[in-house]
Amino acid sequence: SILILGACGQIGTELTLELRKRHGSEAVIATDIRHGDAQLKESGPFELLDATDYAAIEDVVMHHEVEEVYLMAAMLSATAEKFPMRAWNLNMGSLFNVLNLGKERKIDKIFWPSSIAVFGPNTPKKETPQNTLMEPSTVYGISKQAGERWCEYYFKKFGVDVRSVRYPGLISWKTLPGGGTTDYAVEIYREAIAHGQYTCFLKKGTQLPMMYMDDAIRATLQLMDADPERLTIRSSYNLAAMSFAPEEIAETIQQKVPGFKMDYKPDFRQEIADSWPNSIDDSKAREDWGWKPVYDLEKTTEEMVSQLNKLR
Ligand code: VAH
Repeated sequence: SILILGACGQIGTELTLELRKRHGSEAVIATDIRHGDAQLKESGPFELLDATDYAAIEDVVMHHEVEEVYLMAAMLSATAEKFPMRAWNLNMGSLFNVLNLGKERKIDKIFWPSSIAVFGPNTPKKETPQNTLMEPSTVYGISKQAGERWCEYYFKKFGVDVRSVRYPGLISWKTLPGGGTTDYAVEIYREAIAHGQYTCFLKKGTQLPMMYMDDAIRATLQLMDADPERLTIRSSYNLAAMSFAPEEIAETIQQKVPGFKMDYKPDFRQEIADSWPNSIDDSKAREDWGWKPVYDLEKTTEEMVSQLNKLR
């Protein structure tokens, strides 16, 4: 079966639902440190599990005959700046747990998410290449860079089949975002529909790589299903769909929500965003495993506004 660590998170929730659709509910064990909302528990097995507890994960793996693990538990960029040591311990401790289960041949395949946060202030910002200068300046980015190095090391030294993508900022409606710097691109839709107004914590012109969640989930499963012989990257694949600045997403929302107003109040997250790329070159993912995005900004706004309106 398949084990999801961090199943209540922004990506974990949607990965769990999609994997259950594809493999049947009973085949996907959703776990998290906390109880999420009902939708996960209604759709299949759920257990409380701390991703930093090796023995506890090993028990679940043996008991449920787990072959594949998706490690979606982490502390994201903004929160990690507030609790650096807790972020490092969670992000790295959980990764070593699953990599070592792979090394012990207790599981066969691992997915671990990296992020555009792995790039730093002196990384080329336009069409950032797969291999380039990376001096991440955030706790979260440092944990992603170290994590990528360990994934490649465990693949080369111990043959662990670990696969990874560098997610851009992700936009979705099923869950609230979890303490990231790109969260403005999720909050803006909810606020626009609820109050017709949004105060953005990043300033005009802050262009960031972004992706609609359906594309991110599809990319993840496409990589996991790919023929391993075709995979030339075992650190983490660049992945891209679109890039935009706050005023551009606001513009598309104004077309759907007449009178929507946005103002700007940059906070500590501006410095984090300024250290990240404007756009990403994902040609390696396209060559190696056929990646191709579907959602651009127009389609994303169309989908987000219509789905959130249904929830009202
Ligand atoms: C964050 N959404 O903002 C996450 C992601 C690309 C950003 O890693 O921290």
